[in-house]
Amino acid sequence: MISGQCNRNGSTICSISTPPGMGGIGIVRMSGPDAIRIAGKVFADGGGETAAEMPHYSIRYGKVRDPELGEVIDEALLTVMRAPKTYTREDVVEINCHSGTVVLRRILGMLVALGARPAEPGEFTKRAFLNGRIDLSQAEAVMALISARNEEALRVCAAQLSGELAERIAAVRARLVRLLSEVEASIDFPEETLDLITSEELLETIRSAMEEVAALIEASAQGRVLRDGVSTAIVGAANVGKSSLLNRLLMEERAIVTPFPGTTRDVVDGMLHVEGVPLRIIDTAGIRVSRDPIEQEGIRRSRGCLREADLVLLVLDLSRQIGEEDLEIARMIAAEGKRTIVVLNKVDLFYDAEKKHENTINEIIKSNFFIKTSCKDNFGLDTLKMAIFEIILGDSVGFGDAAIVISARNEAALKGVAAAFARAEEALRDGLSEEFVSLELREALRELGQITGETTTEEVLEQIFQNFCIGK
Ligand SMILES: Nc1nc2c(ncn2[C@@H]2O[C@H](COP(=O)(O)OP(=O)(O)OP(=O)(O)O)[C@@H](O)[C@H]2O)c(=O)[nH]1
Ligand SMILES: [Mg+2]
Repeated sequence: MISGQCNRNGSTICSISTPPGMGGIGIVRMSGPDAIRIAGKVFADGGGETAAEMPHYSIRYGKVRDPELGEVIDEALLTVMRAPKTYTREDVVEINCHSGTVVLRRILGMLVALGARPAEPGEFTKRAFLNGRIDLSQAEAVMALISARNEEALRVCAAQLSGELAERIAAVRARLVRLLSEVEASIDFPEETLDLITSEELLETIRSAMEEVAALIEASAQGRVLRDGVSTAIVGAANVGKSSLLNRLLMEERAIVTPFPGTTRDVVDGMLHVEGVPLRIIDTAGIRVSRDPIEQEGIRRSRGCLREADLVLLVLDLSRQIGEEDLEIARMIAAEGKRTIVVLNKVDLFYDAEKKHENTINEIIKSNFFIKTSCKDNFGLDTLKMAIFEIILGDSVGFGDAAIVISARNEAALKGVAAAFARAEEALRDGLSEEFVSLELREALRELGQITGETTTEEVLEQIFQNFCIGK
């Protein structure tokens, strides 16, 4: 078990905790046994009180001075927070000064000269985890919170940080441990059937635990949508107006538009919010037969995007007949079984073909959404956005209060728990010996531990915290 260990090397770490660039203030943060002593060497308040004399959770106004040269670097506020009631559970100080990269770097350099060490990415949060203040699901919520792109995601992360997911996982875990002890007792004392749980009761308990895990998996899928946006691929034949549509939706000239087919070669994307739902809109290369190796690669990527998309916008050009390419793409979409909105573009050029296009496509993909647009005249785009909103919520990719934000790694672990439960259930149903059941329950327990950090290896931990920014 890694959680609950203490900061073994006892080092003191420091970093600039505000983002680089211009700003009103900048914060240098330090954590570890020497934090307060080192802060005392660079900071002096007007009243002569040293950092070591400052009470817990107090703040003082003063000056930061270079201890070697005696020169005043900046005016600053010093905050002193003493272990264990701090973010890292170690002594933490923050020097809150005028922002400016030069000033902040200079202060950081002084702290390092006095014995602190520059923090690695996420090291403050890693210490909070190692010192047992938060579990891994909360540490990941911290990271998600920092990179949250919308208010909904923010709300979910904040709830998770407060330990909601940790509690739900703990509840599943407690059940699992109880189950396991029952099963193992019946292995050890096969004769004493009196107080032991019956296999019907066992099945029942496993099934209800499976339901809770399934709910968590569903919630994490919702969380993924919140974090990354609904991946929405714009696909279609060459020159139908896909890039124009992306630009119109994003209201900026993101992708190159020309009158020539085969303009888009690479995948171009941007974020859009429709009624608070984040969408990642992806423009792709027009799919057609091409000899150009660059275009071929672009087309290969288009197919990849289509495969991974949560939602597809199939663009057709109303000013021309439906061609074999359009049909081919429609078949690809149908084969992938994607939810699709058919966009009938260039409506400004031609009106009469509309029904024909609809009917032909409807034979291949059943879509309730055929939206006429003109990227030239900016027509139909609000209707399109409403259709997107409707299709997403209609298929309940929407997110209720249940959404949780976890990493792909944890989503995989949850699925591992579900699979182990399913195997345990099967073993029980097939009347296999309790050893098999116990084996699977142990596996489920191990997978659960991955999420809270109890069975996570050092190596995996390194990877997780490396994705954090420095200073957090
Ligand atoms: N009249 C009219 N022209 C349009 C409309 N939408 C796009 N176009 C024009 O159609 C041409 C192709 O547009 P693009 O947006 O580059 O088409 P694309 O589907 O991205 O093309 P590729 O990247 O080559 O596959 C350009 O000349 C656009 O100005 C529209 O609604 N009406
Ligand atoms: Mg294009």
